[in-house]
Amino acid sequence: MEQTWRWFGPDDAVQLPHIRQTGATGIVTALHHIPYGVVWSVEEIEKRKAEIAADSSLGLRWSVVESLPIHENIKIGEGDLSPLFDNYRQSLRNLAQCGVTTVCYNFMPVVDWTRTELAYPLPGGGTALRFNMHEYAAFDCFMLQRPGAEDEQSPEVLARAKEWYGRSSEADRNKLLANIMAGLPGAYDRYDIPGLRAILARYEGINASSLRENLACFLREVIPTAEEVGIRMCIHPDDPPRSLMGLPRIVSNADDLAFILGAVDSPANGITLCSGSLGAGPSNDVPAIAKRFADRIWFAHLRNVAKDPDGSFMEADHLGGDTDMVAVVSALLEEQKRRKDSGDPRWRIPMRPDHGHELLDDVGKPTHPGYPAIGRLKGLAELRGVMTAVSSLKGLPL
Ligand code: DNO
Repeated sequence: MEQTWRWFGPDDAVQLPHIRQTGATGIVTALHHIPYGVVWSVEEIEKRKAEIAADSSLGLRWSVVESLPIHENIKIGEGDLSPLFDNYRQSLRNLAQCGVTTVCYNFMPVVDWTRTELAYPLPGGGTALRFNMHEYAAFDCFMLQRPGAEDEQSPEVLARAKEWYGRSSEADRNKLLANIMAGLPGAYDRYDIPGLRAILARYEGINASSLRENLACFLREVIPTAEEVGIRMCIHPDDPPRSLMGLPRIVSNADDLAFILGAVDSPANGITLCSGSLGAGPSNDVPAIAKRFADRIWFAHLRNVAKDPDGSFMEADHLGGDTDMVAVVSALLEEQKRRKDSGDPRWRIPMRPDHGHELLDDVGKPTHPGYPAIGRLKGLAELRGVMTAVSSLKGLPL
């Protein structure tokens, strides 16, 4: 597998030479400064490529776009969408022209990955990302005051949510809102409570099947262009894979993935296997999903979560947690062999260590939540060990 690393651009506290030291060779990045819906010009793409290649001794290249975001109007299916589809297609053409041909995106309404706690203490002083069900419920029921939210919670979670809310200070509540918003990667579209209520109102009447239809419409609009220019699109699963704030989520399990891949049956219509996002779903068998959809996995995010019975979960060590990472890696290496044997020149699957604990000297550094250097370096090193061992024991190309 191609070992890659997410880099948020020149302002990222983890810099390109650091990335080289981790052993990664591929860069995963996006033009975060360009607003959603606006074309990524060849000039801007080339500029980012040149930044990555500036020091040729590092041997880094831009392997994967994460993400080319989808404008909220497309998800809602509202207004004149044709300029947005045109722009998305143009961005794909421009990326292909610049040789960046793997494009990750998601279809999560309003928010991206969502946690309630960004610095859950670990023994010895590190920290981890966590989703606490009662804090999420306190947010949804008592801060957002979303009608019907209380009915979605178990009495036990609701009681703890009430208790949390009752003793929370204004600072605690502001922090919870900021934590929930932290997963949005660009410089745009962070919401406060009134802003959230307004965007949620725009989703009124959208259920899972209409959201699915809006995704299928997007795929019909862009996949033919992606196929024509040699781009492999790979949708990222919902994180966590369940409805939040009453919004439908439709990239959460094997049935959803089967629907998406069937909506436009093209090799350009693929998936990002995110073992952590899918792994937070109690009924998701991640190695089975990896095997079932192997031939359309164009990108892999490898990390692990440990789930609690109430719906809470935390980010575990990359080889710890609930998902059998050796089985996931084996499925991906088997697929690589199949691709290589069939003559696919792009047979190697880009993978990156996703999220990482904040450890050692990283504690307190201004890194992006979930993206410190040392925790991800540890994850990558462990995953590299698994990849090397499985490849060697099973005779599979690395
Ligand atoms: C979280 C990431 C996601 C991912 C997007 C892809 O750490 O994996 O935010 O980048 O959902 O569009």
